[in-house]
Amino acid sequence: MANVEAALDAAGLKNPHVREYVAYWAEVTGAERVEVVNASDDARLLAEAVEAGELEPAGDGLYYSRSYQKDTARSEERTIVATSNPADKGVYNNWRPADEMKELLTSKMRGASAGKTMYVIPYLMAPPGSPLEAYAAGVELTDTRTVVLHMIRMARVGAHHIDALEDPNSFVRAVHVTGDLPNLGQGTPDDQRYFVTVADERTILHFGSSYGGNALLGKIAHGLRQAAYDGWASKKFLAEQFMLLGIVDKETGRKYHICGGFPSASGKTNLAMTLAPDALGDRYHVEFYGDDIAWLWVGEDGRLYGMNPEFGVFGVAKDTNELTNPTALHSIAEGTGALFTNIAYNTATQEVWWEGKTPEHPTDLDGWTDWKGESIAERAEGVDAPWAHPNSRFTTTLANVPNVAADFEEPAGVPIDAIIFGGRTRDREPLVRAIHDLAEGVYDGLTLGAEATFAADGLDGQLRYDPMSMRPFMSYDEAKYAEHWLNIVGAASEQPIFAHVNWFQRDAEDGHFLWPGYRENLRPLLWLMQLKNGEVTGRQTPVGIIPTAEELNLDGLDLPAEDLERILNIDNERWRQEIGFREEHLQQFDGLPEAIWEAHRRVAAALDAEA
Ligand code: OXD
Ligand code: MN
Repeated sequence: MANVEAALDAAGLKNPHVREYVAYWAEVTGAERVEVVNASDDARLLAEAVEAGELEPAGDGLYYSRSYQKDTARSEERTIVATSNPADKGVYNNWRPADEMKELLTSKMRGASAGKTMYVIPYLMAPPGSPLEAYAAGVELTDTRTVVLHMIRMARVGAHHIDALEDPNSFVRAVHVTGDLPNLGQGTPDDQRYFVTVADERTILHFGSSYGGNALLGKIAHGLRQAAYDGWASKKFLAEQFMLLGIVDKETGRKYHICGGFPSASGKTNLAMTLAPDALGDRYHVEFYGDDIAWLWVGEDGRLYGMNPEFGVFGVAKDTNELTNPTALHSIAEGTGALFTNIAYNTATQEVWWEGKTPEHPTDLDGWTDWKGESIAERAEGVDAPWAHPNSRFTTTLANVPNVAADFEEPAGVPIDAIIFGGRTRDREPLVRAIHDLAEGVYDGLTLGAEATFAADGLDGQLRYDPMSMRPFMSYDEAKYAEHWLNIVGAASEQPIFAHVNWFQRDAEDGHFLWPGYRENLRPLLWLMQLKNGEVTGRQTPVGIIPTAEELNLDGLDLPAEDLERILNIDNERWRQEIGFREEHLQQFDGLPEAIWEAHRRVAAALDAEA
């Protein structure tokens, strides 16, 4: 058994509530040693992980790991929000009673870290000094060293973050026990994995994975699920799966901040890290704040503020290249300390590769292994499975992103000018439509979705709704969530403008994308800022204000006139079909604020009037 007291003393960790919590879980899990981690331990832990074969060197200051083959993604079915109040049950949060879950998880975790080290990771999900700092402190306990190395990149890690808490008992207790991965029945009826957030006790208990959002508990479990619950319970803030970027107009000196939600595979990370198109680069500079989480609150001056609580990026590697996301490539270059997970790895040269990094995979197969560690050269004939897992990742700190904003650690956060939503929609959503009205903006977020890809199931053109891109992270009842949104943003004296964007509209005949996307996506955002400033007026449609062709800055962009015409218009018939789908979707949420239904009816009536 670990000598917990001695380990905590040696680390100078004095907070009595933290000490008690660590001692309790060390006893339950049966860990053999306890080790308190600071960010300054990174180099030593990296060396230990390489020595132990948990990481492989992947070039100078870069590292590679593989996860267990059945443990490569978040598992939404196994994720639960528990509280002591059944009224917290929502449509998406998979609610269960707190007592039942605590008992179950304690029994799963009992003795499950025997022979292992329990790492104690004190962390902060906010820049120090943030007005939301009281909700940001946590202590993750984990029995996996690579989880520690990820946490050091994704959160601010160190004992000082929890020794000076205003309320020493106010920190998130986040327990991660990996379990015996080959014997957990992943995906079978006997699945042993449980990822539970006991939200009203600010306790996270995750058992049965050492991968990503299942194991880096500061990120999704605390930064989104727990924080969303805390923000609602305190009536103080929103925690959303949003990117956050800044646009500097070098001519006027003005700076704008835009945040927004995009369901997975809708280009959120690429947008967050985008650069201005070459033709506009002399005038505009785009700054990166965050690619995945934003907390939003109203500041003392009455404006809506936002900040990224994370310290790093846990990005999807697939299709990251010089065209789609050059800044991401720079952030994982040699010397950055980046970690790669489940991509392809060359055991001879230590190079890495993933689908879409280059148009073709390396031609010389010598030394290349796929994400499972199997030799590519020795694959049986006809096997053409991807080299990298589609959900393979890179992990790097925000500071490694070359266009990170100078004030990304500013505790006051940044004022938010616009909140945008964007899915992947083939035929209905225009390039951008702006919404001034708060309830209509929230309504738009609640009806956000990505196109279902399984057309064969008769779902063609229908979205998989993903409200505010928070479907997997909802921690309480959706109707109350909508009300909380109206209250928080409604309290701001200067309202942000809302907008819906879509980079993915296609030609009905040959399927080509009507908009080039990537860096060109800055153009509709610039128009949105001009609209907010009253410099352009756009054209009102039933679903929002759309730019006229003349208003959109297309300098240096050669776009066929008919494509432009298509992306700046709406298809009334498809929209009226969508209104029917939306009605069904919203009806699931009992007690939705009347303002949201009014917005829905207004949009529906305006579409009918134009039909
Ligand atoms: C996610 C992530 O799973 O950001 O959404 O990793
Ligand atoms: Mn995410």
